[in-house]
Amino acid sequence: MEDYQAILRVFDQHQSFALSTHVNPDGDALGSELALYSFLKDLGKQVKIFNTDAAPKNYRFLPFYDSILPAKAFRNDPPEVLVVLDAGVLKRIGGYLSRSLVPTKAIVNIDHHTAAEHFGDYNLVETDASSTSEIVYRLIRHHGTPIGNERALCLYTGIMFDTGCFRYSNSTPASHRVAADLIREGIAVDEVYRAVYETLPIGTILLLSEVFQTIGTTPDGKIGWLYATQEMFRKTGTTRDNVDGFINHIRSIDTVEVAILASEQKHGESKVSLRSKSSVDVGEIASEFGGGGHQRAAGCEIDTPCEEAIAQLVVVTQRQMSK
Ligand SMILES: [Mn+2]
Repeated sequence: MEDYQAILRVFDQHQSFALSTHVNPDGDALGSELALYSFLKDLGKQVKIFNTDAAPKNYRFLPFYDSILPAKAFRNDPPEVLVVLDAGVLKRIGGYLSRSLVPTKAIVNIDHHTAAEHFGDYNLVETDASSTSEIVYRLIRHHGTPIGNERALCLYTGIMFDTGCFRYSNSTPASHRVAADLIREGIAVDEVYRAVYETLPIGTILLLSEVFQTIGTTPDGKIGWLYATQEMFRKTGTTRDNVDGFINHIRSIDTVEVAILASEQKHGESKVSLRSKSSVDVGEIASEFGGGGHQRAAGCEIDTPCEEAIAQLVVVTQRQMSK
């Protein structure tokens, strides 16, 4: 575990940087990445961002959004330092980037996932932080550079996203204090919320009505699920990206302790999200299927159609619950 000073020294001693984050980047991945990009730029560094998956369009309001390059834009021009944000395992930045984006001097990992492997030469991993954005906030403050309105917008978006709009248990006094400080920079919290959560295309709502037909629970009601098929995506003109947040409907059922959302991939396999409301560790459940995550939010891929994948997950979850 490195301290802030050690990371800032790495920044100070090098000139060229590449930043990356996990596949299917979310609000925290993008917020922390863009804020750090801006900070390093202000220090006079050469900085490029390479992400495997494009940022969702509703994040277009974030400053520096257009600075994000696709993975294929990286062509054997290695940076001195690679900073990996919000990913506890290097391969989470995607196959091509994790193999080819090899820095000449050092890898820095900034993350808050409990399953973090500390794969960097320097690791700033704080599992009690609400988000990677919260850690980046502290890092910039430690340096003494003002946060400023643009970075505040990025970092607030990250913290808002990862705390489920300050509803999850990681909404600590510390994360609220950081948020308060960021709001003081003059950002419009209502506009951030609207941009992230209330800009749904109608296809998403139509998809929701299809997916709702698949809702099921175990007889005791403790495990609930829903799933989306390729046929539903076709019918509503949507993709797997549109199921984001659907799992919360299952999580909100009174008896449900563990919620499962499966989406059918192109070749029939399933991409699964897991949420826990109680002490059941879904990170452990996901890791049995080669996935990972936190105690309360995790994901994995299972090489079978959705209904079969859910059946397998129910068995493992029930075993976990009876421990
Ligand atoms: Mn995060």
